[in-house]
Amino acid sequence: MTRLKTEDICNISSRVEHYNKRLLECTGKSLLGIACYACETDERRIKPVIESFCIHVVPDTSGQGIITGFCETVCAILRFLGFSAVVSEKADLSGVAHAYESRADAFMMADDNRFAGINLKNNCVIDNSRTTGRAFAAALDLMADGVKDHSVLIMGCGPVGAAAAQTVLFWGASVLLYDIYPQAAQSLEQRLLKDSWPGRKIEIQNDLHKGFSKTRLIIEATPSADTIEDDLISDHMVVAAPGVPLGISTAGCSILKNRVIHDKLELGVAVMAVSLVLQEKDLYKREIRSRKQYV
Ligand code: 2YG
Repeated sequence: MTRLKTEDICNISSRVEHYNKRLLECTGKSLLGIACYACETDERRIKPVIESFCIHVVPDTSGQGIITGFCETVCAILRFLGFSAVVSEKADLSGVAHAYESRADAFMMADDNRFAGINLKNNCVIDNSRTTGRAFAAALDLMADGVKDHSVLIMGCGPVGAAAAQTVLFWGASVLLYDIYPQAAQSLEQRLLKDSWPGRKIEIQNDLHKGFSKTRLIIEATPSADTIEDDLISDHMVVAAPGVPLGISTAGCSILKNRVIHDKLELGVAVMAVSLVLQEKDLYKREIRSRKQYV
């Protein structure tokens, strides 16, 4: 999992409005709209709750310590969405205790291993890797006018790629699993095959070039740059890229234009926040129901 650097995130707060416009151009939905779509809920249902939903973003000094601007950026994204969000004045346990004492609805916190949100009313834990995979699967579904009955190439079978794979399977797609470490693709394939996905295929794709020839729909969730070379970018390719750094060159992005979406925090944080409001249990019920609809 890539650890963000201050330079990765220092422009997010000032550009979130601009990014929102880009999301509307690429998907027809705003940052909040995509997050609601990812959570299979409706903006009209969520909006009335958001303004009074208080989220504390708590700095975490453990491990490699604070990333300058990280908490402030997460808070700015939440405020852009309409949440009542603050960066806690206290860090670590003091910040968590303060969130409880001030009756916050939830808090978000990230150490070197996990970035999670916790709903203080029902103790639901919302994990950023899972919400990021879900968010970018939703963005792909919207950009591609539906992944159902298509194959999606999952590049990178870590936690984010795995969540994206599960989401597009729920939505009726087949998946081609690629990872630079074949055993990562194999273990994801085994985990996914534990559930039944009638009518959908789960295949390992070791040869990327072949993968690009089999499908134009791609989730790029690797921690590497230049994983999709410019000359492999086709006119119809659609890429949702949660991977940090972006696996596509500037030239490649100008070929793809409105058919590529990438960010380092926004979409994953937006789905975390909506999931906290929705109370993850509802979301889980939705996943079961949507799986049933494909049986
Ligand atoms: O509180 C702080 O400032 C630090 N303890 C934050 C550390 C975050 C480390 N994790 C990462 O940089 C990423 N895994 C965060 C998620 C990236 C987007 N999916």
